Amino acid sequence: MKAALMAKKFDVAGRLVTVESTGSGNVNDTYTAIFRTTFSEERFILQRINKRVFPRPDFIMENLRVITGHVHKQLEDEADRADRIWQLPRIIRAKGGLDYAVDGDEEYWRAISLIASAHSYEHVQGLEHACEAGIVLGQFQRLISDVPTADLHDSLPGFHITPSYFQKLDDALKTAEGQARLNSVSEAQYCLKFIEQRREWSHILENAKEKGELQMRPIHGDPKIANIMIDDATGKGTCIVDLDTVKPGLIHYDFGDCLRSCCNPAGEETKDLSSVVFDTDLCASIIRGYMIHARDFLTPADKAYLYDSIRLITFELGLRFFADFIAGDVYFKTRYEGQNLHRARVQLKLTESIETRENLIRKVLENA
Ligand code: GN1
Ligand code: MG
Repeated sequence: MKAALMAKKFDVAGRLVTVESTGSGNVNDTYTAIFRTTFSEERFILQRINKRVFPRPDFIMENLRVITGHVHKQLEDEADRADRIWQLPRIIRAKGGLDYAVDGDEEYWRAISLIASAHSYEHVQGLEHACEAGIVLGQFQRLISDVPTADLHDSLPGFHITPSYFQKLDDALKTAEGQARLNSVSEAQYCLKFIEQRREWSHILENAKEKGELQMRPIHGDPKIANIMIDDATGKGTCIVDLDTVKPGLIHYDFGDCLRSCCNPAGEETKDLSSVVFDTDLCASIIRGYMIHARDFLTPADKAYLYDSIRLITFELGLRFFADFIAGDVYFKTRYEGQNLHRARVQLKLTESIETRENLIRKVLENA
C-alpha cells in the first residue's frame, strides 16, 4: 500500500504498526499512521496533497513552516496568561530533511503531528460548541495577524474570489458535457437560476478590497466545524487544523465560512433539504466567542461587511459545488453520482435561509 510505504519516509522513531485512512476531507487523502518502539508509540497524520487542486504543494509546506513557527513561538510566550493549553500541529520532516516526500508518481506527501486527546465533529453539537468554534477562529486569526502577507505564497490562486468560480461555471457550461449535465435534472436548472440572480452581487467583497475598504491579511481559509479540535478533557477548543489554505486573503472569507458551517446543524451532506436552516442562536454564540479575540483587530469597515461575508461564502460554496457538478466532478471528491449537485443544493438552501434572516443576523452583529 502506497500510504504505508510513504509513512516510512518520515523521520519518526520505531516501526510502522498501521496506516489507516481517516478524515472526511473533500480534497486531500488523509491517514493516521502508528509507529512503535520497544517502550513508546507515536501517531501522526499522513496526507497526500491533491495536486489537481494545489498546483504547488511546496508552497503549502512553506506557508505551513512560516505559520507554525510563528504561532508556536507566540503560544509559548503567552502560555502563562492563557485560559487553556492552546495547540497547533507541527511538521514532521521527511528523512532527507525536506518538509515533504515525493512518490514515484510525482505525488506529494507530508506528515504532521496529531493533536491527541481531542476531537473534531462533522456537525455542530450545540451553543457551547459553536462558541468554542468562534473562540478558536478569533484566536487563530489574532495569532497570525502580524505575519507579513509578503511572507506567504498564494498557494491556491483564486481561492474565495467568488467571481472566479463564475468563470469556472461559465467555462463548464460551454461544453456539450456540461450542457448535458445541466439538462439531465430539473434541480440543476433551478440551481443555475438561483446562482444567476446573484451574479452581480457576488463581487461585493472583491469590490470592497479594490476600493481599499478591506485589506488582505493572513487567513486560515477553511475554518469549518470539522477543522476545530475540541479538548476531550475540558470541552474547550484547543486548536484549528487543516492549514493547507493558510495564505493572504480577507478575514471575511474565514468568518463567513465558519458561520456557514457552524450554523447549519444538518451538515453539508444531509439528504433532507427541509432540515437545512441557518440557526441564528448558534450564530450569536459563535460571534460572542469570535469577538473575544477579534475585537482587537476588526476595523469599522471590516464589521460593515460581516453579514455579506456569511451570505457570500455560503453562496460561493454552493456555486463551487454546482460548477464542479457541471464540470464532471474534477475538484471535490465524490462517493456517489450527483453528490456535488446535492451538496450545492444544501448550500444554496442555506443561502436562502441566511437571506430570509438578514435583519436578525445584522442585529446580532450590531450588538456584538
Ligand atoms: C474543501 O478538503 P476539505 O474538506 O478540507 C474545500 C473547502 C470547502 C470544504 C467544504 C482547498 O475542504 O474550501 O469549504 O471542502 N477546500 C479546498 O467541505 O477547496
Ligand atoms: Mg481544507
